[in-house]
Amino acid sequence: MRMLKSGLAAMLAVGTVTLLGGLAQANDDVVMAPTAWGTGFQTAHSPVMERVNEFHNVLLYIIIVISAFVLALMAWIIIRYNKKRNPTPQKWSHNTLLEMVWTAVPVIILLAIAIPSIRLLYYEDRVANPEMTIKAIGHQWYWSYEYPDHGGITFDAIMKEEGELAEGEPRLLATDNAVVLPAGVDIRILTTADDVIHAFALPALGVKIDAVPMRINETWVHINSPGIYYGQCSELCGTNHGFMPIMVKAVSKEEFAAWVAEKKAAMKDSADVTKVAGLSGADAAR
Ligand SMILES: [Cu+2]
Repeated sequence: MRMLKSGLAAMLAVGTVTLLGGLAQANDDVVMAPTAWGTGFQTAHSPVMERVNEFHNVLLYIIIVISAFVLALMAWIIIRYNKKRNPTPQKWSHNTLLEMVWTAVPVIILLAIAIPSIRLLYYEDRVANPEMTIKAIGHQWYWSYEYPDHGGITFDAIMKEEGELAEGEPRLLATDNAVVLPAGVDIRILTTADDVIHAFALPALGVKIDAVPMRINETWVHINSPGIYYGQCSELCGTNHGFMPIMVKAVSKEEFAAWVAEKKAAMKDSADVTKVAGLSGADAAR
């Protein structure tokens, strides 16, 4: 029910569908997209994002305490030591104990933040034995994907124009080809780019990593539940930076295997056509 609700919230927020349309598309699966007037994070659907959320909440408490303390201190100074109430100020300028305390306490706070922060960074960095790898390549202005462990399946994912959207699909986020991935599996993500720096980002899955030309960056994801997860390029990469979204469709392992078989068959067919027509691979790709 929670999943259905979040799916519906996403649907309603993008304002493109009726309630019925939302129900039809959500189909009990998660749909994670930005919501209108949303201020918090999208609901976490990966172990990394769950930890990012927890760390964010801890930081929030620390920030609130520090802000309240500084505010109270300033209020006390303004009220108690203004010119009217304290016309002849004292002249002392050093207090060793106080100086030690106001140096040591911030150091302790920073350490308390740095240790879990660095641990989280390394947790996000890579996973020990991923079951599969996917490579995302940024282009001006679309993403292409490669599945090196699955016979080199490769395709482009171009943003759908408004007229092309299926019912319930959000504007500026849906693509013609979805990145199909199995849920419940550790997946290595490699990113690169072929022109300028892009960034591969999926908020609900806690993925955000630069895609840099001539360089491979690595991260990983474990999608907790099947559904559709929308993301965007998060690096200002040129005029159409805002129009190269990412659409991940997480499915069960069985559905993923079926999708791989289907893609491979389609690839084989097009290779046969290429052979018959006597075209080179490069011609066929055009
Ligand atoms: Cu980009």
